[in-house]
Amino acid sequence: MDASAEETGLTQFARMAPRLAAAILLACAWSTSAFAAVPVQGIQVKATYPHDTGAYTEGLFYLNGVLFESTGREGQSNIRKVRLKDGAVLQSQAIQRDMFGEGVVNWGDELISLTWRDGVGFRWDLKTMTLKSSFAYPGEGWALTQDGTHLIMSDGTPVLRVLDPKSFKIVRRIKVTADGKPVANLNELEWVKGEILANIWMTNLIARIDPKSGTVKGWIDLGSLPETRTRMDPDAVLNGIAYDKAGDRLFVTGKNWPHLYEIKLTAPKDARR
Ligand SMILES: [Ca+2]
Repeated sequence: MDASAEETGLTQFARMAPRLAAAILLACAWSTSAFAAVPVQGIQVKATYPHDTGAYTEGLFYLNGVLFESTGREGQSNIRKVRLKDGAVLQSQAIQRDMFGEGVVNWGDELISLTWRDGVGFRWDLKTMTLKSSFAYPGEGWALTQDGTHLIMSDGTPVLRVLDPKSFKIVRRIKVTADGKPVANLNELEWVKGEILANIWMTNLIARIDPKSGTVKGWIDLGSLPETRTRMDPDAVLNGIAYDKAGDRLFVTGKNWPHLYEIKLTAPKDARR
């Protein structure tokens, strides 16, 4: 290992250490009643597709027969159009190299994307994927979805922002709770049949959130997927939910995962109390 490689390794360890600590804390948190009191559903895999292992997935959605994905990390961030059947990248645009790309969603003839701690969002042309404009917002940016009227944004806190798609102004906030306790680390989002689905960062869980009350109605446990069982990189977590409304197909993937899955939810087990 040369000096630069060693430095990189140390840097990586320094970066990973707080995340590992966060993962352990989260694992402890999920063993409490907040997890036990809410019904848990498992999944069945209906289809498996290739996914680019170079994609540090931060945003994912399905529109008009293709997937749109955004990726993170400084110098590696981009938004891309991806063919489902073979994971081929059909179009992509890089995000400014000093920025960390986060969630992406469509609105009208635009794509809107976030950055993590840079406080800058971008608007792109949906067809050509050329950059149209940028805008500022407060706090961190994690994920985006939309309900047909508003955008919905996560920022790592237990509060989701409901936003005007044109002005990006906050219309209202959704405080997300499970068994009365706030749920932090809400990450990639997807609006599915009147619910907000949200990956919980550093876990194998997706929350099914009632958008009106913010109550977690159920957990989806994806711990049966291969990538959640054998993970060499602690950052390579479940993150990416897309829904094909016309075909009623639900897709999930994760950061640098080799696969993207179409999944079906199984019947919920009763809450453990
Ligand atoms: Ca999504």
